[in-house]
Amino acid sequence: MRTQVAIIGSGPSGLLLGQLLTEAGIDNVILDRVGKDYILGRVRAGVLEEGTVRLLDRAKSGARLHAEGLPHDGFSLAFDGRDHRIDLHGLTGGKRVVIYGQTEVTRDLMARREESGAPVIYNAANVQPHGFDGETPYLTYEKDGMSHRIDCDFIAGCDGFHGVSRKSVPEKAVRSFEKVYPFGWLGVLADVTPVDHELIYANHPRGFALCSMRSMARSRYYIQCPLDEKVEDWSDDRFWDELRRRLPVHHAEALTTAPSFEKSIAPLRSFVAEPMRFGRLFLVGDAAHIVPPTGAKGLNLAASDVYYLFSGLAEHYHDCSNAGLDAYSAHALARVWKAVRFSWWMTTMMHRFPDTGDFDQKIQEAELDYLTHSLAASTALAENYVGLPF
Ligand code: FAS
Ligand code: PHB
Repeated sequence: MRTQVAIIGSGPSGLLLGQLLTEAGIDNVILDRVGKDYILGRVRAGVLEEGTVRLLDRAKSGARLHAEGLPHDGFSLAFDGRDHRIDLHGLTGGKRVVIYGQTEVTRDLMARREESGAPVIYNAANVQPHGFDGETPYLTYEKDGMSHRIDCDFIAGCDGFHGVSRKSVPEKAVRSFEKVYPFGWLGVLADVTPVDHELIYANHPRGFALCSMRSMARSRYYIQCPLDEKVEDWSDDRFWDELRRRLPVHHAEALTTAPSFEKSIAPLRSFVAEPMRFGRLFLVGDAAHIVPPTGAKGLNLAASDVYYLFSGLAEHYHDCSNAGLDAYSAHALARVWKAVRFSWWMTTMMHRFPDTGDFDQKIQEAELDYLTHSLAASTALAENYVGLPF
């Protein structure tokens, strides 16, 4: 088989890039090592920036998002037993975020892909990129007991943190930056009315908590937990009790509970690989960077990477110019690092660290006090949360 762009990974990065390329008349094939149901079974992000929504519209995959997504004009920081609302809409001149689960984004992109008839190869084993340091890159993979090859002009590594793309680059060619946080997030999904109409990020001496949602009938809650916690040690009752203890009393008393139908623990890390291009191989999304979910940036960073790479590829094929491709890594990394900084800052401000001493605790309290009483500080928070422009 031959194509113009071979995409490894059928998560949000790969599907969004594939659909934008297809809409632009650029041939592409997406491969994934697992099947659709497995991908749709992963529960991840929930907050979309306006830029991400625009890209989904451009990929003709935004109809359900506009029908079912929840536009949010603000969120609350809870500490010292009180709420402090951050007025995103007012502080950013009218910007907002949309609450719409990554699972639904992926489902919509898969549906659009099927409508377009563009190829996706699921359950492709041992996908390997080759020759990307030359002019004739190709992929090999195994399926149905046979080996296959796809010749292409470019390879997009959209295969996430544990994917093959970054690992296929000579170690000395990649510079990695990493910070692993000494805690994780225990998250549940339950079909119950959310405790508030907007998100609540809580800083509490017992640890961080987040009240989110997927709709006004489906809640998504998280509590910070030690890294050695086991999901099986957390009954629903234990989770609801701990969540109540970390929320201001009026929210704890208003909390409606129901049996959870998803419960998982995610570790938190900050990671960036530089550069994001190696000849004709481009790293996109989680294949190149990971952020702690505190700032709701992971999925949205994948979208801006896709925008920069798609623009460069369209310029290559339509205008015979490589300027966009040559600038991809620098453009993407400039936005990535600002989001990595914001996610680190918000994580550091909102969580309890095992080695937090009295001084660190007072700094956290001062940071929150300053943030919720300073127009400049809350504006800075708001402009980062709604997403820096791209
Ligand atoms: P993905 O990891 O989503 O997709 C990569 C795809 O590549 C997968 O389908 C995988 O099967 C495939 N693949 C991997 N290796 C392969 C190989 N060798 N061959 C072929 N295919 C291969 N972000 C937020 O904004 N908010 C959140 O709350 C949030 N929570 C998260 C919780 C968890 C547990 C995780 C892991 C991430 C979370 N994220 C969150 C970040 C997440 O949403 C990512 O940013 C997003 O999935 C990035 O999308 P992709 O880059 O497409 O990578
Ligand atoms: C979610 O709803 O999963 C979510 C929302 C906001 C975050 C992280 C996760 O910062």
